[in-house]
Amino acid sequence: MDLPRDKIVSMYEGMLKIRHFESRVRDLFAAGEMPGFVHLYLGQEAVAVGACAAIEAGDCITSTHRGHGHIIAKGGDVKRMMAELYGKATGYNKGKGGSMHIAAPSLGILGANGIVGGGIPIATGAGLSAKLRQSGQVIVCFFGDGASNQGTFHESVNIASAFDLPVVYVCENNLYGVGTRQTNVRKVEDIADRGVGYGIPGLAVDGNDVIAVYEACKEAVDRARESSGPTLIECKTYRWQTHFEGEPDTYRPPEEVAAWVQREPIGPYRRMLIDQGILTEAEADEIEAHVVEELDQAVDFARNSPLPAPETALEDLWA
Ligand SMILES: Cc1ncc(C[n+]2csc(CCOP(=O)(O)OP(=O)(O)O)c2C)c(N)n1
Ligand SMILES: [Mg+2]
Repeated sequence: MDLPRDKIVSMYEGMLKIRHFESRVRDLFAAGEMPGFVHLYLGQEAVAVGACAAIEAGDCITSTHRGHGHIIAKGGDVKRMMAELYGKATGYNKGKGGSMHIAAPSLGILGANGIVGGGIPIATGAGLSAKLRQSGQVIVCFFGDGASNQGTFHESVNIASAFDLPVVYVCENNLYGVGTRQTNVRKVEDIADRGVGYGIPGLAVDGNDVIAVYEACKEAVDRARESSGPTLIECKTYRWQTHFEGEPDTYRPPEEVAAWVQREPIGPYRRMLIDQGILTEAEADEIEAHVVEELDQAVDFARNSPLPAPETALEDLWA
């Protein structure tokens, strides 16, 4: 691997942070501590981390209803994220957005989105803005296999291709949109093949291999940055949990879930880092312990933060 040690290690830490954040949220939501809906990213950690490792701090992302992993990977503060999930005034959206609407423009996080396919035109618009301003920014657009059937996807990718916009479209193909198996509502095997229809490169990669995701995205980001236009990258992965927390798992064969849990992204990456002498066992454990501590603090912070004051209910409604 021809990458700086810091980047290799930070990808390990990033995936662990998502894994532990989501595991906490699963348990705290089940315990009734959080309002609203949560859609967890467990199992898909390598996609967000590999893609965000390929961009710079000044670049932007758009996210989805399953957005916690994207926001952590783009540098989101887990304290403010956890507070937002608790509906507290110290959250990214002052507690008024919740899990599906976390935005942090100063970090280039242009928003999670409860509208399936809703982030895709936003990414395309941000790409047009970057091009017109000659800012040199690249936009990574995360969306699901289900969203790739929406009109917003086709219209957005067409415009981005026609105008050579600096956008990398990262489709997370986790095989399902809610309870619908995607192959029942799509004829093409690889969503990546849809790039052909827009005259842009389309590439399918193992979404559970963080280095494969990183390398595909890095090449696409370089292409975007030199004004050569967008790329479509399909990351094949799987969500471990049901579509939202609390939904019964009636539509997936248990063997399928077990097989994907078996080939999870973090353990093999940790083993590879140790085998290659990049980390010792003790160092890998220490990184994980630090992540766990940071999440303990995030939960304390969220629990002890105030709710938004009633008189602020009508603030922040318009931009
Ligand atoms: C426009 C729109 N249609 C339908 C829904 C309901 N809905 C929420 S998530 C979802 C499935 C999305 O599937 P996919 O894009 O594959 O993302 P995943 O949940 O698998 O991450 C649907 C249909 C919605 N939120 N917005
Ligand atoms: Mg899906």
